Amino acid sequence: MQKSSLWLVAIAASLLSVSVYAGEVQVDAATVRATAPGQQTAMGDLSITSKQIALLVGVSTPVAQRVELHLMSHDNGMMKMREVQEIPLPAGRMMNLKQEGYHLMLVNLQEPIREGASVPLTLTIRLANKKTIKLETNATVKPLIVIDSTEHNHMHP
Ligand SMILES: [Cu+2]
Repeated sequence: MQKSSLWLVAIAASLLSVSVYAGEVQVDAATVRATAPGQQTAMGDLSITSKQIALLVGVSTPVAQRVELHLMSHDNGMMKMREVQEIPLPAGRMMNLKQEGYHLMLVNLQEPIREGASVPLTLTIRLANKKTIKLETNATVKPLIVIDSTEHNHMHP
């Protein structure tokens, strides 16, 4: 009797903290670029607003083997990119990954990503108190056409 009521308290407490912390972080406008046949990678973008300082430490999706976090930089006039382990999220400000020089890279696609489809993404975010939360969002798929010079200079193999 004692034991089961303790369990209930523990479960109630953890449910409460999950919803509280999930409410701390909001994800908006997730997109993934459609891919051409045979293309193994797809770029993605999204906006995150965190009430407190936090880190985006990982993203996963059922449509790709893994999702890398990439940072773009200029090097002698050349656009380069490298993988990073985390993306810092400032407190209380909407962080658009692409505007900040970041993007997601879906690697080893299970199948081509088609315009009009929806791609589930699971974000892993580490809060300042070291608690890790997971957030689900659905990315809309943008057309394949490259209209953006940033993307044009940043073709992935
Ligand atoms: Cu990249």
